[in-house]
Amino acid sequence: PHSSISNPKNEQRTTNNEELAEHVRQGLSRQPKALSSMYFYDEVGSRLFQQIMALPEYYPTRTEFEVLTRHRAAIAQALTPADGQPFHLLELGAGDGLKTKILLRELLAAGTRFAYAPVDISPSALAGLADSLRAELPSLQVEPLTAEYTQALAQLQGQPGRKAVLFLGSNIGNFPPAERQQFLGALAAQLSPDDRLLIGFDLRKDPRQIRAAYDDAQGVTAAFNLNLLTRLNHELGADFDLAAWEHFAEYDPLTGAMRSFLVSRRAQQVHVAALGQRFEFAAWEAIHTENSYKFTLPQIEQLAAAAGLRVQQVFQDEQQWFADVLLAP
Ligand code: AVJ
Repeated sequence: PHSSISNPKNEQRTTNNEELAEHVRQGLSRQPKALSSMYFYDEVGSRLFQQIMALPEYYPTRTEFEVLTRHRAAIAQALTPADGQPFHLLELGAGDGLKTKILLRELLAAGTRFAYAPVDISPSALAGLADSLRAELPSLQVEPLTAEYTQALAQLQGQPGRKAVLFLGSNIGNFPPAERQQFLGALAAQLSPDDRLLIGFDLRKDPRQIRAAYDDAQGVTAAFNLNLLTRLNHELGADFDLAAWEHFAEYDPLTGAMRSFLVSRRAQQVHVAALGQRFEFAAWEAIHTENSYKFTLPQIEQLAAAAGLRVQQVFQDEQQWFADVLLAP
């Protein structure tokens, strides 16, 4: 079984801040400037993301919810080892686990023997998930782990026993193409022949619908993106003037790249105390803060094949907006 990383909160905060500072130093020194969407998910960011998932424009969550609801019996069966041996259900980027609970309930109802190991970068989201699971599914064995994907992969290395890995929500869309392929290859390398992988992919659709999902009328997504700067102000002693920045989101239907930016409304300098450094921004210069790639089914086939994985089943919603793809080594 997986052992959880024991990591006292204080220790973790220091480590993360050093990593965050180094990330910001590099990201704001390069041209074009970029920061990783990984850092969106502090406590406020995780709460804003929960609000995003409930927005009328943000279709991915409720669409994948439909996919999992429709196909829950087939998916649960496909994830369970044929010989009924107990297994670990590992979830990368579990978040609030709302969609996963459909599968957890289905597995428990079938009397399946498994432990659920949700991995997430947000300690607050993970604690909320663990609490809700204790209350709603008290018989479920839960082994939460606060970690980045790469740390979770390292944890997987040499773990005995069967595993099924969930990577839902189109979280895979955050990777640019080369890193996506590399990550899937590294994940595949940790799987044994009887292990399974279920990945959620947001599919290509009306470009206007995609763009609207990342630029909602209420401005929740804008607040989510801008919160990254607030986080840097709090955790690194930066002095970003929030009024001087705006959220901008654009979809490229040729590549499927949905990209979000923070745009500097004027020429300005920003001081980051933790780095003892100033960064210059020209008027209308952008920081690239997120990729949310959209996919085609042939592209998914190709991605899987290049990672040495077979596509076993593709589960979709009625409108074919989203696909949960079952992969095997
Ligand atoms: C959690 C990465 C799947 O890219 O759609 C939502 C995050 N960003 N709105 C996505 C997000 C802006 C989301 N993922």
